[in-house]
Amino acid sequence: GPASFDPDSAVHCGFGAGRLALAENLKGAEEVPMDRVLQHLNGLEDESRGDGILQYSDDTAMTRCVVQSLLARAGFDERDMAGRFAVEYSQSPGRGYGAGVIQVLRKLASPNLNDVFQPAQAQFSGRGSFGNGGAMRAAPFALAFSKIADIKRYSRLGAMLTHSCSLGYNGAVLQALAVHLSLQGALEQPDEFVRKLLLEMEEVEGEDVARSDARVLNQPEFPFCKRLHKVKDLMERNNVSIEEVISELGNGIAALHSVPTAIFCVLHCLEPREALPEHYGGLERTMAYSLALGGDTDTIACMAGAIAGAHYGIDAIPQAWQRCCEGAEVADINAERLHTLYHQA
Ligand code: 8NA
Ligand code: MG
Ligand code: MG
Repeated sequence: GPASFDPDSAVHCGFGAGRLALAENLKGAEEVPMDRVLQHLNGLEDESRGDGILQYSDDTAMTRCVVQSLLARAGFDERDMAGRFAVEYSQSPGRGYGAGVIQVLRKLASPNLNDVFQPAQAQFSGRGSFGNGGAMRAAPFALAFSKIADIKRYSRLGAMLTHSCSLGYNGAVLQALAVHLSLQGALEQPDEFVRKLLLEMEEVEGEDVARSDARVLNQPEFPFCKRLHKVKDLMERNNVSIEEVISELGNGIAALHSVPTAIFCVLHCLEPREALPEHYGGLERTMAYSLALGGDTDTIACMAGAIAGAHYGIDAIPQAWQRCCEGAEVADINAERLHTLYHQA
């Protein structure tokens, strides 16, 4: 819990929780009854005693590429990272990638490509993607870099390899900042946490490109800041229904309709909640709550899990959940190595 905040296990967990491939079976629905979520999570107990392994989806596949690239290059290298995305996709194309991004991943495999940012810029008639595919893999930037300026710069560039619209890559910046602040223990003071995110995002969204992208897409200016204000309003209310969260913040595949939602899930679940089992800790509450929102569950739970993981630490993840995750051992080894890089960078 917050009182026993331990940066080492937090680094582990920031990556560890994000890899939980719990959500695949629950995807697609608008709001999933909490009973079904809890039944599914209880089932992992049996699953992990047998040899049931839950396969991870595109979120974890791409997150692993980001981690491997940051480690191999001891920092950000766009060509190396793009190459890893392309190889990963060609080896396992069936992980559930977004319908548009697969064109980018195919083009990134070409040996004749000079500018690795170009395929992303050609998406959606040149507007670029605003999907949450950049944000879903952004956590490792906060685990590899300790300075806010580096986190902002590289999470943005890392996302721009597939998402060139600011409503896509700024979602990645927001997600990486949330993991960073969580690692610093900022969730001890939830209001301050949101205030700090707003301060950073006001600067990020104040850029001319962000303003013109918002206009072109008929969004208000400072779209992520607007949503963070909604997060604050919902936090201040005692009983918020899941339908209200979905209608105010969204549960969809756009970064704008999922990153603030994931942040809200973490904040809402800092305290025990009536709808959730009493014996659940904060990390378990966060995962169950994100799954109950339905929609793009794997990605919202992945992002909420990474933020919550950075706060609660690896020991907060039930053994049974860890045992049935594909790739858990590699994640532990890489978390250790990221921790070393974090202290060097
Ligand atoms: P993406 O870049 O293909 O974007 C996802 C989708 O968003 C596109 O296919 C479009 O429909 C739409 N979109 C994005 N930008 C624009 C634009 N400028 N104009 C019009 N439409 C646009 O994929 P991604 O890498 O961002 O992935 C997003 C999500 O899709 C992830 O959650 C990923 O897991 C995947 N996915 C989601 C579901 C689901 O929630 N049901 C299922 C399978 C895959
Ligand atoms: Mg996925
Ligand atoms: Mg998804």
